Amino acid sequence: MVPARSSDTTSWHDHSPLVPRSNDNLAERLLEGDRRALARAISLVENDDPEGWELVRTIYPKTGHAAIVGFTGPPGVGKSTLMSALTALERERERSVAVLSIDPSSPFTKGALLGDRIRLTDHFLDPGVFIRSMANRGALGGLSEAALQAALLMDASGRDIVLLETVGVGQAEVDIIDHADTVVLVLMPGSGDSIQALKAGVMEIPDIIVVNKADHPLTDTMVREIKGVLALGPKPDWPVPIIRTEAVRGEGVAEVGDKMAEHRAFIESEGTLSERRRRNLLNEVLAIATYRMRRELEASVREDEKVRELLDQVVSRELDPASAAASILEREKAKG
Ligand SMILES: Nc1nc2c(ncn2[C@@H]2O[C@H](COP(=O)(O)OP(=O)(O)OP(=O)(O)O)[C@@H](O)[C@H]2O)c(=O)[nH]1
Ligand SMILES: [Mg+2]
Repeated sequence: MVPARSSDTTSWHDHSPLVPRSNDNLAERLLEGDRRALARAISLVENDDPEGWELVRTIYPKTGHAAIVGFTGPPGVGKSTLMSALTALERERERSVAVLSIDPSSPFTKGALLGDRIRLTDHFLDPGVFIRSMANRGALGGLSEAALQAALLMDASGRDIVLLETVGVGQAEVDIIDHADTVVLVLMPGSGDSIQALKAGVMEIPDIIVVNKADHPLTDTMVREIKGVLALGPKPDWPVPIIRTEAVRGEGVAEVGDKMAEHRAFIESEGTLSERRRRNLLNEVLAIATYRMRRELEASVREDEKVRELLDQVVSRELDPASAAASILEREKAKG
């Protein structure tokens, strides 16, 4: 039984919750590219259903073929509009597309509003385009975990390209973007915070930078600032292109598409694709392990009298936090 959840209502284009429960069957249909099977599979991982994890285990050897492109950037800069235009472009090039929009900011958003935020309504009737959004359920780490699994499922279902959208410039979306082969940072004139984040090294240097809403008078200033920040770093093998777009009018979108393909070819030829994927996958394994360990640790902290005493000692300044942490870890190991 999958409980009704707000995020489920966002898959309004998939009307079949009544698929058989057999995992093999679901895996088979997913691998054949069946959209309903894909939607069902994503719901399973999103609901943290063990069947979902098992499914990912089954299909995992078939993944690794899709080009995964992550789009990140502050709210409202035009990520979704750009992705919609890029989706049209990819369809013209006869490539199938999956879009996963991750929205950690609005756990209570209803489907309609999310649909508006995704701005991909033009593509809902095209079977070559699969669109899904995920909202945070509040569980720490749960969303990015689920999002990564969803991307794998999309990949396994034979999509040529998977576009991931995530809002923000902080730590939260980093693990999601970690899964991408190509990272596109979308900004608009006035996105000064992001420049600071880049400068401070809070945000990794992306592969492509898009300055959207380039009709704005401050566009040149923005581009100059970005160039200034990039010039501070070491000279990269891949010079990060800065592309001006007006996503609503389709201006500059083809150039973004070309650069995405170019970047992909570049990392393939340099052998950096497998290197990058290795790094991404290691990060993913660590993220999942960390999340689970933390959950276990928190549970045992709640249940363990001795641990509570240790924490009390920290509060009363008898014991410093690092020593308490070391004792807790010792205890956990002893239990192990
Ligand atoms: N003037 C102008 N407006 C644009 C452009 N591109 C997008 N917009 C508008 O900017 C608003 C936000 O666009 P979205 O594509 O939803 O932006 P987003 O980054 O996906 O937003 P979130 O997902 O909410 O973070 C919409 O009203 C778009 O129509 C552009 O090139 N110029
Ligand atoms: Mg959006």
